[in-house]
Amino acid sequence: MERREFLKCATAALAGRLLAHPFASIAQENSEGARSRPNIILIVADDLGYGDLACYGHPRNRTPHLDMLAKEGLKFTDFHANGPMCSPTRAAILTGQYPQRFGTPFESALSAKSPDIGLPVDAATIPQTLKKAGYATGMYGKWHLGYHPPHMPTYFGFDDFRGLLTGDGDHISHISRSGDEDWYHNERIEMEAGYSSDLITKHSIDFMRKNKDRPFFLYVAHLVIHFPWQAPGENAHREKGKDYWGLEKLGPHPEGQVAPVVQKMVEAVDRSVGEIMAAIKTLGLDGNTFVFFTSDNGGYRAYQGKFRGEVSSNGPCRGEKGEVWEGGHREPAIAWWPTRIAPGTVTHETAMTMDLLPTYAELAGAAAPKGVDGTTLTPLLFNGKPLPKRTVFWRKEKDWAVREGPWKLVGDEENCQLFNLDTDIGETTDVSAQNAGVVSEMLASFKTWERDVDGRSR
Ligand SMILES: [Ca+2]
Repeated sequence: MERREFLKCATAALAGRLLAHPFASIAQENSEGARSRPNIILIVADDLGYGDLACYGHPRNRTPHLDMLAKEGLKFTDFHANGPMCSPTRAAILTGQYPQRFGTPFESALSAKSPDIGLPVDAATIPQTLKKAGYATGMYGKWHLGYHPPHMPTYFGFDDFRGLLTGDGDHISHISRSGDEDWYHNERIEMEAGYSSDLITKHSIDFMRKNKDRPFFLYVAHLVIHFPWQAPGENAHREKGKDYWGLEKLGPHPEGQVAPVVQKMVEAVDRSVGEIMAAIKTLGLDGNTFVFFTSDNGGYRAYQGKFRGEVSSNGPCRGEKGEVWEGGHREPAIAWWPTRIAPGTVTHETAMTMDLLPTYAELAGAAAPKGVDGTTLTPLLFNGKPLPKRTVFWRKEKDWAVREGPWKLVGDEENCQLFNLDTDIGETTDVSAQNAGVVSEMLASFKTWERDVDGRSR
């Protein structure tokens, strides 16, 4: 059966799922090219779950700045990380491609024990694309796409980088799991004192100030709320020269005492967003700056059976970080640009981190690189239009998932189950027996996708 026929079988009736868009006519008038190319700020939290923000229903975490961002912008209810781990999503963000195209190491977290692995040098990225359109490009925070030249941020189009290369440094001492210093300025170690999100925020605002008179792309890549679970103001946990590959990597707090620490980490993300938003306004950039906030994968509900219920909330979603259940990849996501995006809107359209590159390229008036898998979100953001119907995929080694409208097929090497997310966001009830045709079509789509991503060179 042709792939096109599978798509025809998609049962999603996406039209009409978006709430009314009061600014549609204004957005239409403004859509004739970017009269003035916007500044683009992408803020990505680490391991933040779908239910970790107050504006996504968390009962205790105080996130007033993110709540305000949603109130002034567009909140997604069905936005997804491309992977349930850090590296795949970060690769998809920067390249607009399925991370599986970069090989199986990109289906999970790159390990510092295999330090030669990194984002392929010929992968075309957001900063490279935007630089061609005259943008200044800065990245502050966590890279996790390679550990040495030529796999470092400055080799992929970032003019300036400060932050860590591995997946989890100590938030205070900036010592990696291997006991190494892990805080860089461009290609060199340049250790700094301060809590991770405070440093990232400071350098982000410095970059905005330096580049306020030209278009810029700022990638704010937070390490919070990833372990080690440490709150601002605590003493450092890791020391140089020691090994933290065991459970001591999680930080100094014993089971039973982690929940208030993680709450402070969530609130540190929120505080950073507040400071960046205040800087946008102080610098007079609020009319022409597009801000997008999301996370790289879902939260942990426990870790190896410990810390159960202490780490994250994935809201009503099943599963957690590392899994292809919704809890592994459905994310909070907020788009903000008051002069273009209607305030207080909510969309239920299905979107993904790989959609950011084509969106940004369009806003900058730049050509997107060849081979991008994502789709531009601009019709949705500015005109309230539904996105084109499509089928999207996740795969982490043996586990995989396919999404088409309300249907999600989740499988491994042996079995698969079908869920209707419109009525069962918690993936509780397998309806594959009643929908055998849907299953066979989605399975065929998945096989076609696998042949594509595993076989097509970039
Ligand atoms: Ca992560």
